[in-house]
Amino acid sequence: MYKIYHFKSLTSTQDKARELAKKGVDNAIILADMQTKGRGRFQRKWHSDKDGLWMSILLKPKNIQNIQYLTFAAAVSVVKSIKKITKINTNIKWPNDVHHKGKKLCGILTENVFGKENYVIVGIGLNVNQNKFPSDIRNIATSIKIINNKKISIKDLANNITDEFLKTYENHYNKNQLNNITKEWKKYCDTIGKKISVVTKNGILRGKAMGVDENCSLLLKLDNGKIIKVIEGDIKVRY
Ligand code: BT5
Repeated sequence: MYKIYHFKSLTSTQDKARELAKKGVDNAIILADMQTKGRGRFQRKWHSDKDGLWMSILLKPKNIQNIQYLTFAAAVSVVKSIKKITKINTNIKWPNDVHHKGKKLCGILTENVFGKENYVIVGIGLNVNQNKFPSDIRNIATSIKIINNKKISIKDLANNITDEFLKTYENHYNKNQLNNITKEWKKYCDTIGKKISVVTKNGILRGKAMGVDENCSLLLKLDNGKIIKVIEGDIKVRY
């Protein structure tokens, strides 16, 4: 059973999930109508005024070795739910974006809480009913409302995404059938096979995305033919 916590405003649903984990709560879904300090990877700002879906799923998996697969599973759940509810086709950009024609609709942030017990928090931020965005992301972000000019129920989307995600979590992740998660993810990922640039801490790498390995790292074939693994970073793809 999963308990749902819904707040009008939080700093971040990830923070609330962490607070609940410290109290021993697990199997919880935390939602906020708005976040005052929403965050992305590497402590980047995540814009989360009202009209979006801001949610964290707090889990206590037996296996915390493969949590990158939970990011993949979350992205697939988002793509499928958007399709089901709005008929809009979206794609996944490695490792954690759901986009529509190159514009970012959703970002996923998977974090660990280590302690006497280990928890995982899967944060999902999805732009739903916004009509516009702050200037720093205006050219790179989009919302479902901007795409199809219709207001959508954030609650329906949240329910759908959690159902999809928890099905995959219980039937594949917890049963260690990780290949099934990758197989599904690859159906929607449009990074593989493309010429890309990867912005890493150590500079920009250019090459062709060949696939992902068993740790969900990206396999990049450099222009000199060498294949390297990219564990984290931001990629640029031309659509
Ligand atoms: C992500 O990080 O894409 C993960 C975002 C996770 C947000 C959810 S909301 C619920 C939960 N609570 C939180 O506090 N976080 C999670 P990253 O790949 O690092 O992308 C961050 C970048 O996306 C920023 O640097 C901006 O360029 C851009 N960005 C910020 N806000 C955005 C928005 N609302 N829509 C699209 N792009 C945005």
